[in-house]
Amino acid sequence: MNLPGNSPFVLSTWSFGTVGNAAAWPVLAAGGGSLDAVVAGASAVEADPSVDSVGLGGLPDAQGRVSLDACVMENPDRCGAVCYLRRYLSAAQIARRVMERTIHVMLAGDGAEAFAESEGFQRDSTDLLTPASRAAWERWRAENATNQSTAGRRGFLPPMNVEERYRRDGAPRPHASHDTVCLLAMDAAGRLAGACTTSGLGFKIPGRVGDSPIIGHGLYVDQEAGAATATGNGELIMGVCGSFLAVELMRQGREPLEALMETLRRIDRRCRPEPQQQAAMLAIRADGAWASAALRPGFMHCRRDGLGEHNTPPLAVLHKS
Ligand code: SD4
Repeated sequence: MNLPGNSPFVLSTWSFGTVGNAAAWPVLAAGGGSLDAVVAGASAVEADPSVDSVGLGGLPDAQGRVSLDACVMENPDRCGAVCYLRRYLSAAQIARRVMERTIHVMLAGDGAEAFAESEGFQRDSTDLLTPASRAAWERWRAENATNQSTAGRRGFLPPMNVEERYRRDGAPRPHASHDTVCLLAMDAAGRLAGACTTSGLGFKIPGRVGDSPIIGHGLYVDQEAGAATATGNGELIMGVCGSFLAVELMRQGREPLEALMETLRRIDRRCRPEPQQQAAMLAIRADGAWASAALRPGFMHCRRDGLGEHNTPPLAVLHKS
């Protein structure tokens, strides 16, 4: 799809992307930069306790502890990431500081937390767990004491379809969505930026890090070619360097939608996804043409531009059912 040249816009994943867009759009509308916009959007979702897959209230790991992963990117020489943050909420902002204040790209675990502290970020007093996310973990733990069905052929397969679980449990679900928030924006100067932030797969093995904070996997941006970002089972996306692949395909001349569909076909063919595993992607080419696509139904994306907010299914789905 194409928007009129140099009209700023922001795309985000899942229906809680509206929370991110609501914070990102005022930055863009005021003539601000795309990096400021995506970090504002990511931070808003991280701070929303009703989103159970990002930031505060994110589902914990198998031992009941939350860990956050995030990255930001503008160009191959302008990227930053943190992973396995357990006590600091603002993962996307800390990732940006890594980019801006260090000679490194990625900091992990205790080192990332020490860096966050040295940069003046406040430690979260709840270790990011809310009563709701603790209750979800206690339910999961009770079920898994007797049921080993989460052990898949990759050894351990956390329940992917959070939506399904909520329906079954009858619990109220404030946002009809799940998983990582990824934002891509183009500002009025035509500059691209992306941010990706997550608490990762719910009930993961402690120590597990997915695609989201890894440059080229969960997010890739190169002003020369375009930007792409991914959500869903990180293990699938990491198998094909999903975001890098999509940007490279656009660099080689593919339309954004073709680039995403080719990446998803590669995942489908080479990573053998389980039926409940999802992968979904967004892309913006350097000229502002954009697309969204998913492996399976259920994914939503949100787009905010000068004409308003649009929360819609992706432009294409590889497996229709
Ligand atoms: C991860 N890709 O940690 C993230 C989770 C996600 O939709 O996006 N789920 O694997």
